[in-house]
Amino acid sequence: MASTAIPAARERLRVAIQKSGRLADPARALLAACGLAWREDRDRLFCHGEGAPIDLLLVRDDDIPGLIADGACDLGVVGRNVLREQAVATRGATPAIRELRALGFGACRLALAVPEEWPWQGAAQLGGRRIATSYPALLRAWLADNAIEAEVVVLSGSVEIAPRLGQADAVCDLVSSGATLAANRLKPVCDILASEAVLAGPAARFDDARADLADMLLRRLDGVLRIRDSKLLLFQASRDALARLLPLLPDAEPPTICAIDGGDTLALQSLCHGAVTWQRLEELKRAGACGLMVLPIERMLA
Ligand code: PRT
Ligand code: ZN
Repeated sequence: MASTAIPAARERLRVAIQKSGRLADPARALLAACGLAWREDRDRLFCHGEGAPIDLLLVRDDDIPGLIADGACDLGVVGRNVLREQAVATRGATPAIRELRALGFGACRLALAVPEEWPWQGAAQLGGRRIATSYPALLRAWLADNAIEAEVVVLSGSVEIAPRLGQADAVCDLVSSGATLAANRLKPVCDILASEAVLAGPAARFDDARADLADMLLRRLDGVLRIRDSKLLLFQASRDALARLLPLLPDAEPPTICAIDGGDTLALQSLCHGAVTWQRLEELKRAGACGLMVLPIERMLA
């Protein structure tokens, strides 16, 4: 009976993630770091949440925006490129879906690329050309914004090979390392969208138990994202080096400072939110720090 199915669905939150592919493992790992756990079902398309009433739906990434728009799932982890493409393609036709959080993995960019031998003089050069892409809505919007009239050739895959096959003159495709473009003798010339995995959800707030569950998940996500790249930095320095050292830590919380034996040497400890690279450590050392130690942070409750 429908009357039992509807309340059951509304008391639990359903989060869609990619079943397999680039975003599948990091999405699961991130949700697990938020304290979520699931009972794995044999078909592995639906995983019942244990502990918290938050279930997982394992699907193709392209289906996630539509599943949220249909109400078949409540939130989803998907590339911004997929979310924006479907938002532009279906503008006004489906309920609005928002990017709730950028998740810091799956980074790539949607870029225009042309044959290596083209002397690139600017976007106007694309006028009258054929551009192959799997992102026709984003490409058409970009062409319109730049007042360029070009033919959009829609391909579902193997976009990079289109110029060699004579199907197109240029491509508009996702790029991360750029190795695939280079292997196809193409060069990126213009970025259309900077992308990464995002948590997507309806623009409107849930009006039932899912609202509190979504708030809880976002709170935990914020905690996990905040400390993911954070490190505890420990070092010593003389009192007069402080004025040189502190400007080198713009992404750090104000340090805890203790005088060692009441003398001029200080022990400092600071939570750094950016990457603490070797290069930064060397800069700190040159500015007077010594005994530098970088420690990982397991968990933080602000
Ligand atoms: O089966 P399903 O439909 O779920 O998966 P899919 O094959 O559509 O997606 P998948 O797993 O390939 O990618 C999922 C998401 O990962 C994308 O929507 C992006 O948000 C993100 N992502 C990050 C990338 C890349 N980096 C990437 N490099 N998606 C695709 N690529 C492609 C790129 O187009 C190129 O062809 O990987 C190739 C290698 O890239 P280079 O530049 O490192 O050579
Ligand atoms: Zn896909």
